Amino acid sequence: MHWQSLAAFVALVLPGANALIRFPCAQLVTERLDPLVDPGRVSAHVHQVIGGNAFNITMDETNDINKIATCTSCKFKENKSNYWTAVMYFKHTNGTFTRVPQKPNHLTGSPNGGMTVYYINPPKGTKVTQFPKGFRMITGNPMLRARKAVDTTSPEAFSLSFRCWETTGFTDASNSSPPGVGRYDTVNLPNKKCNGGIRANIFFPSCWNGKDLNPPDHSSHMAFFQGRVDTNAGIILMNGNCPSTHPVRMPLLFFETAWDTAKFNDQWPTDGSQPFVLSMGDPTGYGQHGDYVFGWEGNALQTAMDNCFDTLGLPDSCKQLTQQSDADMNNCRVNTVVNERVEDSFLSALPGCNPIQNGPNPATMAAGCGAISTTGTGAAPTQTQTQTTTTQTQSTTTTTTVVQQPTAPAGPAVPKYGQCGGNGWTGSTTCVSGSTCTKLNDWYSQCT
Ligand SMILES: *[C@@H]1O[C@H](CO)[C@@H](O)[C@H](O)[C@H]1NC(C)=O
Ligand SMILES: *[C@@H]1O[C@H](CO)[C@@H](O)[C@H](O)[C@H]1NC(C)=O
Ligand SMILES: CC(=O)N[C@H]1CO[C@H](CO)[C@@H](O)[C@@H]1O
Repeated sequence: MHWQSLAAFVALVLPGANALIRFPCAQLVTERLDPLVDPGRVSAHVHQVIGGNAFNITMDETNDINKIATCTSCKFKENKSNYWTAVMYFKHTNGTFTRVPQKPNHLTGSPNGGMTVYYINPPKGTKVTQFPKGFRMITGNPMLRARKAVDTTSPEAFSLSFRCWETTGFTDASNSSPPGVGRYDTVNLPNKKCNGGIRANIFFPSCWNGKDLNPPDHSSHMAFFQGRVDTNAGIILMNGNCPSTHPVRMPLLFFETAWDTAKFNDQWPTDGSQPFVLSMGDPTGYGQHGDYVFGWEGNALQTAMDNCFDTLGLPDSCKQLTQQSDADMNNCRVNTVVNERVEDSFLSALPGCNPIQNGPNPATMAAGCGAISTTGTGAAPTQTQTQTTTTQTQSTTTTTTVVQQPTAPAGPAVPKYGQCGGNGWTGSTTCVSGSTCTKLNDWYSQCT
């Protein structure tokens, strides 16, 4: 479809659509790492990771990701951020698992797997502040196996969902509502066959407390905006106010993951039960979650948010940013460091200690299953059998432990990326040598 007719279509289905940037990111690596929740060790379940190649088992907040990364799997070169979410598996009737391949989303070119990332301005011209260096956050809870008990009209209730596509067409009825609303979108994994595949929709909270880059729980520094969600519009078109505890409006970050589930539709179990499971052993979908490590260079994201006003968010219409080819995106990869097979074969169990737990009680960590917890650098192993003997240990990972990250100035001189000023700031305003205190907004000045 020609893009003008597409724009007309979007104007039709998304009246009053707001400015945004939207771009594809190819798969960077898929393995059991989560440098936010489990820095320095193998994490509990498999993630698909996209973004800059500074992604690592440990990502110190004071690292300048832009200096370490030499490429990104995302369309815009300035973006060295990392983004990760769970992987989907299909459970065969004989109990083995195969990874469900991801496919390019509508209007994204030909990325190899990965996700589509959106940074969205609020409607009606409200200005956003870009994330500060060192900023990280997570949304969702991998242990949930029932709908979270929040007000069903609140933005949080609309933040995580799945779309059951009936066809692959962009203008299909099953793709005509904003994400998270309409009769094709559900909070749980669809309980029926979706002939066009399944798309996951993950909205992050967009109100910051103006203080913490990455608190120990990686989430309390952020809040959803306030108000009731219009059930025809969803969050993407909402203009709620930020709560007074979290007054700084950031871009609304949104991920879409398109899964080619249709190729398994002729292999469903005869009892009709839903055979897809997320990598944390979640057949419900309620444990869907997303992680974000900010890594844009300089002011590039702010400039894009201030100048790129295409309602479709097409990369071509954001001249302030530098695009790269799909081939360059797809060529940006990092080697796996966890020596286990997570795809391209019939796995006898989900990697890590992840028995399938149907809920509704929250999932519990299984111990003593012999999951690999060691690392070694190299390309992804190709034979599951040959390396299980060498690297398995009987210790298991426990995801619930959260490692305290440095967030506040430790002494008289504020470390790089630490806070050095802002409303109510009582700490030091002197930065370590080599960095200077820069005002980002009224609430926050940072040593950069
Ligand atoms: C990843 O971290 C290891 C140490 O944990 C370091 O040796 C390596 O250089 C890092 N890689 C990148 C790309 O930062
Ligand atoms: C399990 O089922 C799949 C799909 O039918 C098949 O290809 C695979 O070989 C089977 N594996 C085992 C261990 O039976
Ligand atoms: C605007 C800008 O400086 N972009 C940089 C983005 O990153 C690439 C490397 O991947 C640099 O070459 C660009 O200069």
